Amino acid sequence: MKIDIVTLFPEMFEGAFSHSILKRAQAKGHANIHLHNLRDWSSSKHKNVDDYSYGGGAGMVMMVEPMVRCIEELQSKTSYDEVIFLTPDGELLNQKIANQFSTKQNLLIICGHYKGIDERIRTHFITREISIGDYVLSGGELAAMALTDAIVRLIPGVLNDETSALSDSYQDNLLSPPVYTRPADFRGWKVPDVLLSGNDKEIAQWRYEQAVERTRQRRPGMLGVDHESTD
Ligand code: 6GU
Repeated sequence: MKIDIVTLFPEMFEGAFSHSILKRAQAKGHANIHLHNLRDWSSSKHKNVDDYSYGGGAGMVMMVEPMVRCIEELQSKTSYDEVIFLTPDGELLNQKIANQFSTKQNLLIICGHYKGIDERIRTHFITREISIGDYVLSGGELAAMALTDAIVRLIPGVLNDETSALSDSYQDNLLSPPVYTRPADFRGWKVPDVLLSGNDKEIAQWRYEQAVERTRQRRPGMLGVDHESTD
């Protein structure tokens, strides 16, 4: 999969993309992530990419022209399955959406900043608008990193057995059960006996019950009521 990301702050992504699973996914060739600095498409002397909002009001708006020049140049080289805009008024990201995106070949992700982007960009170029939660971030960059991570870890071959996405919370509409590692007794705080029993069937049953109980307590809305499929 190729992911192109348009941002005013490409440096912000360096840490997130050069460690752990995102690093390995790129090294193994599963994910080809390219960062593009929107300023490179500004035609003004001072490389401006934002301007005052028509009609007044606080906050700058990202201009239509540099963004359109950027998107059209990228589109001339790649046929994108989706052009995704990260915005707090977008569709709430969930595992089902991450699963959908993980099956695509080419994604273009646009990070907004300031008060927003000129509406004409959204109307004419954006195919999906995504939010990562009901709170406001200063820009789309952190959201783009979260989205990219959620997608890339689902690409076949990225995770091994140990990190398998199959046991993730949400993948089967249940939260994950508690996990423990050595020592079996720390300050008298003991690991549940069943996990030390070696009885795979009982362990699987215990984990399932714990997952259901945890989901019932923390996220009752995920249980029962005809939840959406995750594929
Ligand atoms: Cl995608 N962008 C911004 N700026 N804030 C957010 C968000 C996105 N998702 C939640 N909050």
